[in-house]
Amino acid sequence: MSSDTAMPLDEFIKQLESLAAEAEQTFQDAVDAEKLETARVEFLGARQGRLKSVQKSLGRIDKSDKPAAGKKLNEVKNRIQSSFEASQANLSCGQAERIRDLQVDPSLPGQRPRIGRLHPITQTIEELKDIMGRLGFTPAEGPEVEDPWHNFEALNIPEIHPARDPLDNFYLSLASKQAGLDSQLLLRSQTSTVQIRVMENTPPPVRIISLGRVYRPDTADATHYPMFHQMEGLLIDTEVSLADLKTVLHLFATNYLGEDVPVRIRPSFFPFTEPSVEADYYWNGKWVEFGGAGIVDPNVLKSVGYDPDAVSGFAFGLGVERLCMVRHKITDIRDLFTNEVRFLRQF
Ligand code: FA5
Repeated sequence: MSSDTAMPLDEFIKQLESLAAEAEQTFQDAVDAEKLETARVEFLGARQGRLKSVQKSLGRIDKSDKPAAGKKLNEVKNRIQSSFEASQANLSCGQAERIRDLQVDPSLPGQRPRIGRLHPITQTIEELKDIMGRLGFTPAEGPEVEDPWHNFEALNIPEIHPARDPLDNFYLSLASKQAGLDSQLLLRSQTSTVQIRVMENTPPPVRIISLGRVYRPDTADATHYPMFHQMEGLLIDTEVSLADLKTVLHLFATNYLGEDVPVRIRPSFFPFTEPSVEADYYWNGKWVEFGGAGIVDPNVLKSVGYDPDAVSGFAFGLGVERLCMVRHKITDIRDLFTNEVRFLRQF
């Protein structure tokens, strides 16, 4: 049937009546606000609503019947609208009853959900990666359970060296025996192990950092903990000098602390660097220790198959907890590891 076909008035009224009855029933049946809204759109929707489509037939009513048809249309429209509003009122009234039955006082302040956050050490690690990334250092990883080659020998720490003393390391005697190993595995005591693992697998040049846990049987006090984190840095290239090392440490400290921080180096000793230094930065009126550093010892380069006459490099190892503590004015390292939420929530 073409849309231009004439429509008798009684047919139009019949359609309106049946639509109104259906709408009223649907509104009554809606069990929640969402269903009621869907029903409202179905019947009263301004563009695609069913009332709207019946309304379109008005044009097909004989001219003399139009006033009566228009009147009926308005009447039905109001009826459907009132029926919708009644169901809406009913629903919200039911809701009030439900709240009352639950014995909830909706005027009370709610309970805030506890939103977690990253641990301050994790935050520090992310920030250090970010700063060093901008200086061209890529993150590298190594295992926390190490063999003596990576923790000692390749780092120029021979069997007789006091650093290998069982009192200074967490050896995993049982695990090593069970694995049928002659040598004793241990929890790594420094991230310098990753220097070796990276150089063994990568030809020079190298520019990496490694951030991770290390373990030492140190007695816990305000500045020491038996498990802590280090950031190892390693740069291998040609003709690398202590000046390059100092420049990188200076850029790092300045970025981390947010202002131009003086850096100094003092002579020290590590078996895997020659010369070796301790690096300090000047902060809040005093010199604070960063950690150890130096020019990579030729023996270390040889142990990973590099030619010490062709390449050279620097390395450093910084304590992450100490950096985090300086930034947040934390006075006791133990506070970082007791999982006290009231403490951790501050960062
Ligand atoms: C080292 O561990 C060397 N591997 C660093 C290094 C790397 C030197 C590369 C040369 C080349 P050291 O033992 O000094 O160095 O430790 C470095 C930093 O770790 C210290 O400055 C300190 O910030 C931190 N640290 C050491 N022991 C603890 C501990 N028990 N608790 C918390 N932080 C510690």
